[in-house]
Amino acid sequence: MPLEKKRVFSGIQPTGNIHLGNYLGAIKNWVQSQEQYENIFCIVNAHAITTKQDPHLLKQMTYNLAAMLLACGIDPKKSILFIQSEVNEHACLAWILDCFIPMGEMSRMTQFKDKSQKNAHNINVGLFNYPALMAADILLYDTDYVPVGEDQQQHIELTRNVALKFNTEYKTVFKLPEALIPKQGARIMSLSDPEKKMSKSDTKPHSIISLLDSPDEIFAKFKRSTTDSLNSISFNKEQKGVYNLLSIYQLLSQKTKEDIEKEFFNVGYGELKKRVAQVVVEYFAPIQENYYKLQKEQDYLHSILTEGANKAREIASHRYSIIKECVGLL
Ligand code: ATP
Ligand code: LTN
Repeated sequence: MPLEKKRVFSGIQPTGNIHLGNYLGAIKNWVQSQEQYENIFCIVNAHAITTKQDPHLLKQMTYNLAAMLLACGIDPKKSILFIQSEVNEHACLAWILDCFIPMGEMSRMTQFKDKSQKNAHNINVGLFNYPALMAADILLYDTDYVPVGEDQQQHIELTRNVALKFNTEYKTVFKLPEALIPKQGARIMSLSDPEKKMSKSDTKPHSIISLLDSPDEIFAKFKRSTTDSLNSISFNKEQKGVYNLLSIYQLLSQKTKEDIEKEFFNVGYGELKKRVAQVVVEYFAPIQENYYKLQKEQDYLHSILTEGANKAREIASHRYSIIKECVGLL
């Protein structure tokens, strides 16, 4: 008998266009390891409403994100792709987990602190409880691995802690999931401020390379990107801006660090920025083409997402009935 494949679960919010950080930190790895694992990918629209969303636009962005994930190479024959709000058990389990997560631990989440600074006018309870819903997403599916960018590590720790607490108090119902964080690309930095991660919610558009940016936009954004005054091109972590550009170049060109450092020996920053931009443009051109085709096929997207939700619901409802029983809910 072949060994059973390990299960991967990951999620992404439909809060705007996918950027280079989302792609290199998460999606690229989801696509590459589809064969190796049993995969469940979730468009986490319930997480998205922790910040203000226009309802009509949120629906559109949810479908656009599905089109983008398929365009990037998520294969519905190998992976379940579904929308979080289509499976009620996520919200139900989040409530149960809320009753097991200590306030102190939840209060230490750095993403909450960052997001409440950015959304000072709307610091709601959902934003605070966000990690409980994420833990529910993961624990509902007996997940082994969670491929994410580095910023999500703390949430996965919390997920493991609540699972362990629950298992200890009742019986072992939850697997303890592990984060799969790539060695490179786990934290792609903002182009304008290489001290900060590239983020969809950044207010400066030139900080982010969207996967849908035109070649002109890509060249212009890299041209403006922040470097330093050292005029030296090597994988030196102290040179945060240059390091970020080189990492992007390496991940998309598949060249080795040594070859890249040779290639850029005696080359200026202006030329480095041009070559990075060129590799980004070439890499994303076919993905953009696929995306625009798929985006027009709303019925096809609907059928993939419905099929995905049906499969996810089957797993989730079975698991939820076991968990509910443990705590004495009818
Ligand atoms: P927001 O700004 O709305 O919080 P985001 O850009 O952080 O959005 P998410 O939808 O929250 O994006 O994240 C989706 C996935 O992309 C997660 O696995 C996350 O860790 C990863 N990710 C996000 N930003 C980066 C980044 N700059 N570098 C590497 N991975 C990232
Ligand atoms: N919190 C994540 C998105 C997310 C997620 C998940 C990731 C929601 N549920 C489950 C992995 C597994 C984020 O902000 N990037």
